[in-house]
Amino acid sequence: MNSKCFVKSLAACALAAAASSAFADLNPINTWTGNVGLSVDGVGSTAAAVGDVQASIPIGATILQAYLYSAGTPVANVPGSPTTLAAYNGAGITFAGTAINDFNTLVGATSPRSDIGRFYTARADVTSLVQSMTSGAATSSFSWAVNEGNLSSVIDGEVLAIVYSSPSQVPGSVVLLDGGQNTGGETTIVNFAGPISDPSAPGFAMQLGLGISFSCCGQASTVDINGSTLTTFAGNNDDGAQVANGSLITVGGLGDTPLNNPASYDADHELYNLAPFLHTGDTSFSIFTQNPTNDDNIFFASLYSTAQISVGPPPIPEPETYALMLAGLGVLGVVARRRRSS
Ligand SMILES: [Ca+2]
Ligand SMILES: [Ca+2]
Ligand SMILES: [Ca+2]
Ligand SMILES: [Ca+2]
Repeated sequence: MNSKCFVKSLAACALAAAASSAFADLNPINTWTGNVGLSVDGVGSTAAAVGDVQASIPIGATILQAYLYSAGTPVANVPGSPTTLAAYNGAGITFAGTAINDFNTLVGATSPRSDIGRFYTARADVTSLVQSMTSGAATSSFSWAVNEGNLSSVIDGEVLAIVYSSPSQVPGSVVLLDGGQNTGGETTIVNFAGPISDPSAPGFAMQLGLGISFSCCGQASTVDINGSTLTTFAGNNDDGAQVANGSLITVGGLGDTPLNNPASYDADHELYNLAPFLHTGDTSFSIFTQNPTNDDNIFFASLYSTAQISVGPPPIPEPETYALMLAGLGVLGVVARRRRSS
């Protein structure tokens, strides 16, 4: 199986494997398990000096991974938007005063797509930099300046995602996904390592955060979990300073309160609690997104759970569980009736 498909459906994996360059959905980068936690924040501005991006990391924590995303604008709408790693790396982007000229991954609609044309988001691995800036620190709150150099007018903003481990965290798992959801509608399947415990029990956590660029002014995406509505209002430039191209970014994270089915566009901050959508014994769930305005870019998602999100295929049911499933489907009943009538 394609390694990037570990929480995708087999059908989606087959499609991705067959034409990986033409699909740009959300793909898992990795899963981290243990006493892990997550810090995510975003910042955007039309100015070269974008502003500060925040991080919250327990004192004494170990940084496992840190990524800085820089989210360009759709080429069809904003001429001059970066389309190559070289363009990002030559822009003069800095993070905490350090030049970021080693963006090494482009995600999004890197081949022309009928929905949003071409749309490139760059990802840099800033793990060692964040390690050096947090090691031995006596605080858990950090704020680092971001500068977009000469491309600020065509880059909507940055997302900083940090995965850490700390004795203060309960056992759990973190998954980061990136890419660019098809605006016409796209589904990602997430698997658990085994049937989950009661998601309504105190202490159970299953949180989803989305990163979206080129969204404002009432433009919204809908998100369904297991076919039920999570929100109809995902989007807007919550983490951007101006309502203008080059500043349209939002990501669920620090300072945001999880809120499902918010009553208004302004109330949705792209951070959600998926526990109400799950049931005891679930082994997977689906995330479906759709953007009717056809040009918002869902390029990032984070998942934090006290359950173990799988890095492999769906778990194989235990024999007794399998029998119960078959009984639930009426299969055992059919077999029994056939035996009696023969
Ligand atoms: Ca900008
Ligand atoms: Ca936010
Ligand atoms: Ca929002
Ligand atoms: Ca838009």
